[in-house]
Amino acid sequence: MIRFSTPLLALGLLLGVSACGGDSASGSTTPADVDVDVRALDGVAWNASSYSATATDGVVTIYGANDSSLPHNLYVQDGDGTQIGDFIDLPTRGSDGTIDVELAPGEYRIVCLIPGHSAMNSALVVD
Ligand SMILES: [Cu+2]
Repeated sequence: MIRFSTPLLALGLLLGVSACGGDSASGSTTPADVDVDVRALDGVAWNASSYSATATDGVVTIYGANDSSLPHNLYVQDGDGTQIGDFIDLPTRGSDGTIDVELAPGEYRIVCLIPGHSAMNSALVVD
């Protein structure tokens, strides 16, 4: 019965409101030390159109979680569409993962490369 329709609601979940076992709420809890929290929502969408992060020693820690009913993956690309670092596979609702990616300050894209999911293309601004 809980539906994630806005990033604010998703954020609320991150702040510790636990899912009640409904059909769509994710039970995944964001790890403590991540710089970016990216969630796939129903409707083939990330939970934000733009993310920002501060690199620590040149590394950004990215957490990805699947809060939707479709399979997804999470890749970081530069402006030319070249993959940077590792990726996160998000095959089912509730799947998640964390990657450390070396990123210089600048703007990148967070994308899902599953065919038909090109709408899942958000900015990642690193400072
Ligand atoms: Cu996807």
